Amino acid sequence: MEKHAPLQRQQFGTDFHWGVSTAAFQTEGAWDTDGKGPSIWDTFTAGKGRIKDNHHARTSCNFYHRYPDDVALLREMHIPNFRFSLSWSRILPEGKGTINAKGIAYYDRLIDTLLESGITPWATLYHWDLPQALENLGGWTNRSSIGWFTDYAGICARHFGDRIPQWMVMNEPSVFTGAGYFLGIHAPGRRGLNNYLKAIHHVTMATAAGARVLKDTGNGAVGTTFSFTHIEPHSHKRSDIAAAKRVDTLLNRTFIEPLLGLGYPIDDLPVLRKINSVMRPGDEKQLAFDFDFIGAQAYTREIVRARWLTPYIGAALVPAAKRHVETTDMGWEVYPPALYQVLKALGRYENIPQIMVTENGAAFPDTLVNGRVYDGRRRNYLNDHLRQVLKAKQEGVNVNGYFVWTLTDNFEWAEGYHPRFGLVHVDFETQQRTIKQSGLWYRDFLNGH
Ligand code: IFM
Repeated sequence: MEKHAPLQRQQFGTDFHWGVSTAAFQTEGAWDTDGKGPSIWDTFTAGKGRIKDNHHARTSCNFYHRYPDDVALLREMHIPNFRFSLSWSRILPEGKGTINAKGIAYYDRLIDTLLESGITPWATLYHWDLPQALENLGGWTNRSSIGWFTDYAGICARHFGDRIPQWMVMNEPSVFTGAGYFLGIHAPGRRGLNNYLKAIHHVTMATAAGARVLKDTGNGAVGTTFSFTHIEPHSHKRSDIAAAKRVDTLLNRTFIEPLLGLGYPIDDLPVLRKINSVMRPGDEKQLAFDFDFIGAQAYTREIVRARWLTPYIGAALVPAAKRHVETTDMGWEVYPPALYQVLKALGRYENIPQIMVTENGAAFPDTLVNGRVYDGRRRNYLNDHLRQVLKAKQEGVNVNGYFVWTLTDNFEWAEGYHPRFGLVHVDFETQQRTIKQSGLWYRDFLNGH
């Protein structure tokens, strides 16, 4: 039985932004259609043993061809804002140089279809799919990546800026640099501290530089998104508390603080001092940018204990599976107060004008039975997390948007198609879409029922 009165959309205010989030590589398919060049994820997924069951995203949800139907679904579900990302190598097949007119035309069609349907487009410039041609030159470990990205940002701003009121520069830099440049479990599969520190610094410089280009070229609001995980120590031991602080610094502060003008948090994470060897005189100033909003993406919490054998960080996560807590198909603990804690922590920074929850959602083992998907756990997850957003808002945190990850089931990176995060079920054999119960719940909530 529900302990509280049901949530109402109006409680969040009339100017609160409601939406869903998606990403190009995870949904578009059409990996080599109409002149698109390969991205690092096309290359990575083509290698054996990197993705569960060797899944790849050559077709995925075929959003490239099916976007009119999926936009119709957005309308049917009364979703007013749609966040998607632009594929760099669809626009610039070589990452720089010649523009692919068909790539531009595709995003023109998508944006126009959204606008004609009364849906506001929110565009992310970079959601992890670096053009392979640039990776061949060193990718984010090459300082020239700042310039490549700035040129790409300028092209996007000039072509789409008249119709994009809300921009996001990067998606979750801590995840794609950590997994792709340190651990090697995501594209491009590089490892090691050297690659990682270079990627951290160049991506952060590119975020600020790209944001300046978007701001100078158009009228849209400019934000960028980060993944945040609420961290708690395993015990009251000083060593566990210190370990939790280091992990919190790495996951939650390393990327945002230099962009807010606070510099890298090297005092709380000693290994980060080495980033000085990658920086050049004047960089610190270039890192700061006054964003119009910060996108917060949060799914769970982590419990941390000291572990001196773990290089650089001296800490380890206590897996949710060992803690006997409810988990999603990603193995992530279901812990709604984490979102509240993340928002409160962001609210403590002085210079964030607005926060949007640009991703939150859950993967559960959904099944289609007689044309329906009863995903009560996802509905509860979303409802419980929204309650935490409201609590933070009522306590004065300036949070003004909430986007569910995600519209349709799609390609979940190294996990392939196994985790299903969508409000809409996809049968990947037939491309048949079915709105899940959680999608109907979101529709009714947005409708004020
Ligand atoms: O699917 C991802 C998305 O690409 C980035 N944020 C987290 C989601 C779920 O893992």
